[in-house]
Amino acid sequence: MKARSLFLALCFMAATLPASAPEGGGPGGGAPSLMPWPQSLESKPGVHRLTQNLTLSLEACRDGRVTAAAGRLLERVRLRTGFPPQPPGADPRQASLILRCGGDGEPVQTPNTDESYILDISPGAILLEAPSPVGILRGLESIAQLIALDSTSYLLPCLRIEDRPRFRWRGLHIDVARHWEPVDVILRNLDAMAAVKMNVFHWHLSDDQGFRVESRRFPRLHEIGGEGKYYTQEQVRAVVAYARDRGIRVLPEFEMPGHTTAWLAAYPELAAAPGPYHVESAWGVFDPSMDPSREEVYAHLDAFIGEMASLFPDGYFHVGGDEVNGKQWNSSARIREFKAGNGMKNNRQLQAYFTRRLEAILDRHGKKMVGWDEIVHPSVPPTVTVQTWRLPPRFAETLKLGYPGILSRGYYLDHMHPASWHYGIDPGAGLTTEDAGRILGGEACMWAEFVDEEIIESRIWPRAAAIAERLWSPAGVTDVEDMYRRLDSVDAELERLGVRHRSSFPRLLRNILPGGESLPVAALAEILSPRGLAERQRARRYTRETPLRRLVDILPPESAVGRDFDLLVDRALPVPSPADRAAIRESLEHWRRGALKAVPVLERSFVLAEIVPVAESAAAACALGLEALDRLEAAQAPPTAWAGEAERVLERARKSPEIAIAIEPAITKLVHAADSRHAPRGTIP
Ligand code: TNX
Repeated sequence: MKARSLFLALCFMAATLPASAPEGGGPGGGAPSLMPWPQSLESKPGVHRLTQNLTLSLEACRDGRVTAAAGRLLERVRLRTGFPPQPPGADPRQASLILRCGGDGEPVQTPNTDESYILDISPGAILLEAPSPVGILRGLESIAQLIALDSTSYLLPCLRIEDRPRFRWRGLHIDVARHWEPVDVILRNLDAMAAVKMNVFHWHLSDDQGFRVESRRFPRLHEIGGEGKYYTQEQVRAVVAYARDRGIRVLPEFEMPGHTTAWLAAYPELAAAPGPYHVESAWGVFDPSMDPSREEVYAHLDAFIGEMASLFPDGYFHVGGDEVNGKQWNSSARIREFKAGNGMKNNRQLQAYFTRRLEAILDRHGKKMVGWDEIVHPSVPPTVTVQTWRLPPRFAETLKLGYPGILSRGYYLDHMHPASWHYGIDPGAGLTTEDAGRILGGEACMWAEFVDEEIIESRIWPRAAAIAERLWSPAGVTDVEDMYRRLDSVDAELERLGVRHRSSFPRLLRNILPGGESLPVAALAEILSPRGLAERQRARRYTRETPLRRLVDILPPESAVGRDFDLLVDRALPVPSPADRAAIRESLEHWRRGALKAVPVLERSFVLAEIVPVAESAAAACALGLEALDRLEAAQAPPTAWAGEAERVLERARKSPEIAIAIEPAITKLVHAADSRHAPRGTIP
């Protein structure tokens, strides 16, 4: 609560609250729910009351994006408050929202586009100024986040924000190859990205399991490689325009030379080994690869990239480049000869040759190359941009070699880490100023082995908002609890925007409930969370034919009650107060009862029946937690046999396949506190 009182004090003094405030570096409990948190925020006395819908005045704004975005904001306010729309032609001198834009934007946004804005809210007016239309778009999102209410009316707090991003590349990568994502899903994600000021939609359009764009030049690509699931060129243009309207660039990715099974199913003559090839349905790293020794491959890529270069206006073009296993290159006599004839000793040199040829093609079509970190090689110049996904110190090394860098390691949403984990990954951590200067930014990555259109939003949001903040806000904004407080508001705003991240779970759970009592299952689900990609792949064989409708597929990625319980136990130990003991007891009893009552319900659903052992394990863990609490209360050392039995119960809870019992770590802490071998005992009040 220190941070909250600091904020209030600053409020009264109308002093500046620097975003990198030393108090935990965070904005504090009483602060507005802005996310990402701005570079600087000065609170002013008073509030701007909303008693009717906003009236708008646009000054020096000819860019259609500003008009459109302002219109959307007014509509959002209207929907939220129920105020009727203002009649057209209202006197601009009476305007409550004044937008002052320094100039028209560029036709194609770049990483250097100015996104800064100044927002000044006083009781009489809301003034938003920015040198570029994109800055105005960012400021409008801040306004949407500031709307609050008190006992009198809806309002905005009076303040002055001066804001600009820390990094200029803040992306969301969506894989649409492993599972198909319809256009609607993409548009909703663009709305969500805009709400948290992300500016690059990285569209992973081809992989072993699908080729997802219509090519008029090479129609077999979408017809055979896309198996009927692809975006028409008209749809691509619509997505690009929708994104541009929200200040978002669209970065297309076409994987090459590996991850190309679908491409080679369409054009096997490009492959390093004779086909035929079939669009892949399993997950992993596969052998099919393009043949870097063949001129026809470059002619094909030149024509293909030429076509895509005009479809995707962005200045950057992503060519993948990851996970080439080299098996086909090793077994081809022709490729071995080509390597020997060109003095190449290994496949890394061969891939670097391919990368250089590709860069020349992209250059001819006016595009800068981006690739995954496997493209790094001494012979590949730092004119290419590298996206790092592999283990540290890969990112630091890449920057040191002079490449502009985008960080994705630590931002993989399919690994099911909590938002706090992603939030803790700072692209600039441990780098020299010179190396850090080459960071363009980062991207959250949604790989789609385990998501389809019903599930994907729940895997991306709201966790990606924590990454968006890491990439926008000052490095000193690190208070995790406050991040979760503001994430909750973002969550609600996304819901209002129509994003389906929250609604998917109850909807999909109903499909697999047998009818009757659903409450115990909901109580059980609250304390469960899905395990990440690696654990799931170890547990069983998955392909794209596997229905993603089991509990593990639909559960929210992070258990909020699990997190709260963990905080409660941390706060309570080593010597829990009577109030803490009561709160812990109440939760554990509730979950234990829920889990036991859920068992007969689960048994009646062929989809949920597999959860019975998880429910039993969770109930046993809760019972153990209650015993630990009793022992702590009695301040009585447990018999040795108890500790051994407790460990077996906990081990079983820890090992539940594919689904984690989110309250297990906190129960383990209780058990250890009750067991004198783990912790010194305190005096129980
Ligand atoms: C690695 S990251 C891949 C993807 C997978 C992902 C799953 C990268 C460039 N390649 O093909 O989908 O892991 O997390």
